[in-house]
Amino acid sequence: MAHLAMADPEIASLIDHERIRLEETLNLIAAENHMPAAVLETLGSVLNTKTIEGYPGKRFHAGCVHVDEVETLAIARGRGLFGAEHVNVQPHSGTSANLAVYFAVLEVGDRILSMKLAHGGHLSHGHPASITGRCFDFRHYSVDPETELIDYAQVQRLAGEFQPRMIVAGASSYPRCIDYARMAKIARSISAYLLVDMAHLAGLVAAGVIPSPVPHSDFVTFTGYKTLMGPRGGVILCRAPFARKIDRTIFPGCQGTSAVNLIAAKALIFKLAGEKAFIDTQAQTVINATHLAVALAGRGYRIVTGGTDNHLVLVDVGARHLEGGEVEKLLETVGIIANRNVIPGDESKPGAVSGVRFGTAAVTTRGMGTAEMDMIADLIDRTLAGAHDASCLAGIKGEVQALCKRFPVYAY
Ligand code: DSN
Repeated sequence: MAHLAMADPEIASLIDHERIRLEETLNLIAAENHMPAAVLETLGSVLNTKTIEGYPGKRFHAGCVHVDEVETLAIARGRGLFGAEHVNVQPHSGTSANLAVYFAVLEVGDRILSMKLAHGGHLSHGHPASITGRCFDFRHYSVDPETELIDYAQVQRLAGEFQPRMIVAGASSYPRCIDYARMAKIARSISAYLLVDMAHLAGLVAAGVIPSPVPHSDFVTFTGYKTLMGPRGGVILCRAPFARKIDRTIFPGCQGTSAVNLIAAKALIFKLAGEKAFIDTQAQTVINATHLAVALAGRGYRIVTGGTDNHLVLVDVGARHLEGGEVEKLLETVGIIANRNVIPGDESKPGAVSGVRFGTAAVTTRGMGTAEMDMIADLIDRTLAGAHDASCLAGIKGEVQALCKRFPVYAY
């Protein structure tokens, strides 16, 4: 950062403060991870200079000889890693990727069936505040109120009644594996397309530690920076017959030039994802999440769905007469970073946010295991119990920092 420090000391200082914050806090945001230093190097490389439009071999600007190879490599590696027939690595984000899938095969106003946001879905799955909800006619399926698991019988019933042209499976706060084969069967029964948004799960799927949606789906979208440990930006996988429509909907349909440095970093993480260290980290991420769920349940917390199959644990703090936003703020004061989240029961209580979502990807990437998950559960519990005791919270903050120091994110 020597050049930046000279050019803009204020920004350089803010970046350094953020680096220190990451080192000294426990990152339990389920949508984040610590990426390898090689990914950061790639993002900051000269590839950022190049303007590209189109696809390898068919560009609208000269000078693409090397970046064509970068994108070709990213596509080939993505195909190999996920067993996909076609890959588009240009989406700027997960939402851009989802939009492109909708617009590739649907007309404005067409019907789509997706998971309700309050039950774990995502804004880009047709929330009224999202452009997706303004362009298409969405209806939403729910989880069973007792088990809090996807109610597949309801999905089948709604599919029959609503006759959507597409079904979306995938979520941002659903801690259980989705039965993709069942979703595909439902979609086939009404001749609808199946899109799976595996943004949260891409790293776990790449490592083979949870089932892949790819064999069951027409389209799969994901982002690079969550469990996958790579750069920001999205990716679309699809069956071969949709390749041209997807590519043309991304460019020139809804994006202009795409970010070559992001594409190169996607290629890099697709390579690293085949290595043992990555696979071991993903397996440990799931083990750690299961352990954290058990450790919190053992301290009296109600875990939504009773546990987890993936990297995230959704805790019903409302059951302890706490509010998700207050818990988020309180935990941040001691250096435990997580986020408030609506949970299924919140729908009947307007404005209520009774959940807190914990993800184990980032703490696992920095080397923590089950012993540390016990410590984290204990730190969370003592923080909530000591909410009004400043000296207790100061002590916990010191313990969080000591734990973080044992597991540096980056060794400089
Ligand atoms: N989808 C949002 C989340 O899960 O937090 C951001 O990636």
